[in-house]
Amino acid sequence: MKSLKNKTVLITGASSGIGEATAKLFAQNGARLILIARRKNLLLKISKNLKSQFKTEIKTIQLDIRSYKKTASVINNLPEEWKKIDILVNNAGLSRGLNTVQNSKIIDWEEMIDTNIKGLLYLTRLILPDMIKRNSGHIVNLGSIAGHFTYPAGNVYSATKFFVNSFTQGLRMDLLGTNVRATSIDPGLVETEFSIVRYRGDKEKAKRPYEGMTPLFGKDVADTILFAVTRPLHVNIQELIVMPTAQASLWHVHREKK
Ligand code: NDP
Ligand code: 8X3
Repeated sequence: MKSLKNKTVLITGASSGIGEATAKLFAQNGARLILIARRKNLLLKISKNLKSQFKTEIKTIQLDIRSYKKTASVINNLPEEWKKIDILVNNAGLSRGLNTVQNSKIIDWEEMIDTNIKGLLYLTRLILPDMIKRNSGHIVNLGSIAGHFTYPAGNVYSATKFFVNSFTQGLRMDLLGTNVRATSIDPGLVETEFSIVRYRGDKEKAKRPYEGMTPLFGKDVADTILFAVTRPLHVNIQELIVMPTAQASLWHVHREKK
């Protein structure tokens, strides 16, 4: 098992859910962290807690990854001691609404495409060349079970996750001959802020996907990310689907009656 001790790990979307849980688990395992999200207060709170719990170095960056200009400026101007990124976790992502194509809002599509696809591409393109130069590094992309199958009204969100899947496959091919690894982690239902964001703050509606069943939690997905990045160098976990035991597919969820 490879150690994370003193490795520098950049996590996007670290202010909640899977990203926050990954930050905690990686800090616990001795990694130095660069945490990115838009909500600065949350990042600062998380960073303070992790620093005091695990005595690790953490740099927080308030950034909207939809802007290439801002993202490039942040990555290209990292202080010397933070420039060498060993692991990039492309986790920031979201779904907006659950509407048929004919009823969807263009602005919702743009937000999903700009974050889940373009933001992931920007970070990857900015960080990868240095990994290749050092012949060392790992890129972990958050896909989804929705990137393997789609569902009614899942249209664009699902398509962004199909993109993540296909992009990760292509990335692996382009990295052949180097020691840089790439992984897609593809979870089923995870209870985070995901549904609250999807339903724009409607907490009642957001609870429904998880009713009567035990979903995954951020920590469960963080565990799989940790597994992928700590394999020996000759092992590349290319794609990993992780589901709640009570969920067998997008359409098969066992719910206990109240
Ligand atoms: P959360 O809503 O809890 O977390 C999403 C994170 O992304 C937040 O930290 C948010 O921070 C950040 N983010 C969103 N937009 C931007 C942006 N433009 N710039 C920077 N950061 C941004 O959801 P999850 O933890 O569940 O989601 C994490 C990833 O996992 C996503 O890619 C999602 O698609 C994927 N996933 C989730 C599943 C689920 O059931 N929850 C299942 C399968 C995959 P802030 O708002 O502060 O910017
Ligand atoms: C998130 C899981 O089923 O809501 O990727 O699309 S789902």
